[in-house]
Amino acid sequence: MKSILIANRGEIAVRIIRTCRDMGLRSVAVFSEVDRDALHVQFADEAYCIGPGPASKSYLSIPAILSVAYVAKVDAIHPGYGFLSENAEFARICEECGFIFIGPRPAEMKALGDKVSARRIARAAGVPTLEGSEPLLSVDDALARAGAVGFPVLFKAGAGGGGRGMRVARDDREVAAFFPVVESEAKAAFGDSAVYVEKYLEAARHIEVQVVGDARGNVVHLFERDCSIQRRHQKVIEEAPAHGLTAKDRETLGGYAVKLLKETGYRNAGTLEFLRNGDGKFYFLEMNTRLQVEHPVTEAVTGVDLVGWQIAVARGEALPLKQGDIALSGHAIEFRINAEDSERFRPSSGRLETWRPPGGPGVRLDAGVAAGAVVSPHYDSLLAKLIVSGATRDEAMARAVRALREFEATGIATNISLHARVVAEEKWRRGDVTTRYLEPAR
Ligand code: MV4
Repeated sequence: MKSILIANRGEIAVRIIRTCRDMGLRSVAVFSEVDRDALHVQFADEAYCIGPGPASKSYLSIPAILSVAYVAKVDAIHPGYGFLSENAEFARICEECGFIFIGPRPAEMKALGDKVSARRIARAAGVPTLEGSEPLLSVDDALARAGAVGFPVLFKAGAGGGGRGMRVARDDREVAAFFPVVESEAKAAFGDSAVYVEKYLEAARHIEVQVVGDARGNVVHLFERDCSIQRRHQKVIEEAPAHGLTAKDRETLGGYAVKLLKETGYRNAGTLEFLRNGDGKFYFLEMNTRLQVEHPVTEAVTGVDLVGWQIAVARGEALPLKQGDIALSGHAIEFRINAEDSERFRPSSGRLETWRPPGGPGVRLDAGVAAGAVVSPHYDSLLAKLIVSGATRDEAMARAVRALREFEATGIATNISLHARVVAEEKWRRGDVTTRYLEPAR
């Protein structure tokens, strides 16, 4: 493998290009008409326009991306996250056309990407899941299954992900009222109306485990991240490791993750999401069959280049480290820097007039923009990720306060000041947060 096409944009395209350069691989970027001057285009060895601004006509266009793969004569395609990263059809076409897809094989992507199927696989592997159902057949079926699980229940779309398409129901009336709505929303959003119910845990912690498998049957985990701080199901702050877990907790979680993946012969990087209840137990929720936005906090506490590992296993190499040689060191926290008006929950767009990024000890900035960049309303609002690390959580927090103070962006609204408020809050500093932290009560 000598060259990689990066089928993405923004900070994650830049992130992947950097590892390509470190590994001596030629990087090929693709861009839409509005991204002509984007940072990922400037950083790549080559770049090709694939269509107009709307993602459906560019970053989601399989024919446009494959045409570039042929013309630029690349060996492999990295999908990043979002866009086509969890599209099994795309993975299959890449392989059929002779390009290495840097991700799981289509069969495992399908089996583990579907939430009902992933729950089944987890249960068969002896990994705990919450009380729940198969896809619901009717309102009567929904009432019966919700009753059996016990209120409150959460409706989830089988094909959904990242909290989209979820709805809490607290009694029979709500089940009857919400089921048809959730079903039609699932159909509209994911092209699949399958909806199931699961016991709703009101104030749990959202903990996820990073895993990587190679083509020789080896699977390792790289410990966990705490992603409890979300807003409207968008993660905003993530950290590694999850504070307050014992060595035994870690062994339990890692054991679950490796068992689940060995069962399926999973290859490449993936993440298993768990909830941790007040009783300290872990319950498997779903799997993300791709590299995640928050992967740098894991890199910061393990010293591993996860994109490098993805490339290594995709070209058939064994995992660089054995489980026993992967150690946790220090603490890292990631802040997602979004182009948004945080008060109104609205994305903002326009020209970034000033961009003064922070630096210094323990500070990493993965940005997709620079000063003067025009932030388009066509795409996700993530501008950059600030990752701070230190020997302890306290040291990482002190560096977070410093870095957020240094960080200045003008021209468009960002959530930098929201982050600065959170890091000053006693409750967050104590680590006393659950999934309800930034959410209005409901
Ligand atoms: C849950 C849950 C409670 N009970 N499932 C959100 C992201 C998606 N991958 C799974 N998520 C959740 N699933 C059950 N059965 C809580 C979350 C959740 C959450 C819910 C409301 C507000 C913020 C949240 C943050 C993280 C996880």
